[in-house]
Amino acid sequence: MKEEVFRVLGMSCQGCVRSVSRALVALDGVEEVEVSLEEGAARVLFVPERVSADAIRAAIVGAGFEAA
Ligand code: 9UX
Repeated sequence: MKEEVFRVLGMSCQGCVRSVSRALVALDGVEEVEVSLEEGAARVLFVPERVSADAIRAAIVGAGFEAA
């Protein structure tokens, strides 16, 4: 299990937070997600053998935001 904090750019309301959370929780291998509007970040607990950091960033982008 691995925990990483991803920068999420472009979130401006709690609806955005929900969109990002949903997209990440839907990924196979993601165990826990905590998205902060104030910090513009997503803390993700995941199984690296099942999902990569790149795939997590891709899901953030797919939800309409910018990932770093
Ligand atoms: Mo609220 Mo966030 O309408 O895109 S969901 S700004």
